[in-house]
Amino acid sequence: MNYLSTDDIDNAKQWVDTAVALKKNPLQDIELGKNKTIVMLFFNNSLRTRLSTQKAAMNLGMNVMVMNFGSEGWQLEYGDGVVMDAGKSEHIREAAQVVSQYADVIAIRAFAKLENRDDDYKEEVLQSFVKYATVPIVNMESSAGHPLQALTDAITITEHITKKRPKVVLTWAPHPKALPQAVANSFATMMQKMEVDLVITHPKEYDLADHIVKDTPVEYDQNKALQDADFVYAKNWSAYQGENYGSAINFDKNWMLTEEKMAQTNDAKFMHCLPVRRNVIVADAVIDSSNSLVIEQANNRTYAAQIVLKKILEAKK
Ligand code: SN0
Repeated sequence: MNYLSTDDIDNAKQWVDTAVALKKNPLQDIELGKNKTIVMLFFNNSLRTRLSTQKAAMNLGMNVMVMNFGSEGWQLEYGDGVVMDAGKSEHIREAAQVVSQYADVIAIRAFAKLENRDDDYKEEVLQSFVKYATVPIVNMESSAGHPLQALTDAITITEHITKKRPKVVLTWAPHPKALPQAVANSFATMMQKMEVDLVITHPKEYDLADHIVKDTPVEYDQNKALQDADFVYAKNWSAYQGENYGSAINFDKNWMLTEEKMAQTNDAKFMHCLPVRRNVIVADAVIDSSNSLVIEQANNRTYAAQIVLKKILEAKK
């Protein structure tokens, strides 16, 4: 079993309920991972993902090895039949098989390069490990998705639900850099599995992929979208569609979430995956309010990772 995208969640409710139970009793499966090793490979920066996944593994009694592959590993070649006489030192074929010999699970973070849409959505790094490794693979944010974050967000929303079908708004927000669509993609596909009414809002230039949005309503007027929202999830992403792929073509500061905007909602909870640019994505008054769930989201990263690792370890038994 791999955990590559939210598609690998066979029963969202059961996974979320199990994670909530794990949160109450985090050490209940401390024997499950005994003498099992997770190797975590980072091609990009991390705070929450690294520490919460490590914590989850420790709660399951696993051994953990972490490597900042991007800065400390050899430059990897992914192409077949390449004459490796330039900068790349090692082929993924050897690297993935070698790491598999030390690991029972391999977890990988490899962000989008935001240069070429097809290359990013092929998820070359993640899929190459899937192809050549001989152990289960966990996605710790690939070029197209961040399914551990999305599972976390489902857990957090479930914990704070006060009505049968809450309105959940995923809103684009401005950012000085071009960021991947990964978090937004996985949040959207995860919410589609939940008993919620999801609305996506962003400036026109920021349409997400059709295979992500499916029949989710898209409202280009942020104020309209926010009406009566129960949860507001802010995230920046760069353009997906057309020739502007990967660029930050519009830095519209009016899309920042302010107290005035939140006043249009149904006293909505504020969510963000972090790290967040204060007073760019969200005003201090919103993130510091009692309706902000960002710290609890980060806490729930542990239980999202723990349910994923538990499922993988149980499938391997
Ligand atoms: C990443 C992203 O995919 O948007 C990771 C989020 C979990 N975010 C960033 O790279 C933010 C960097 C910045 O400078 O604000």
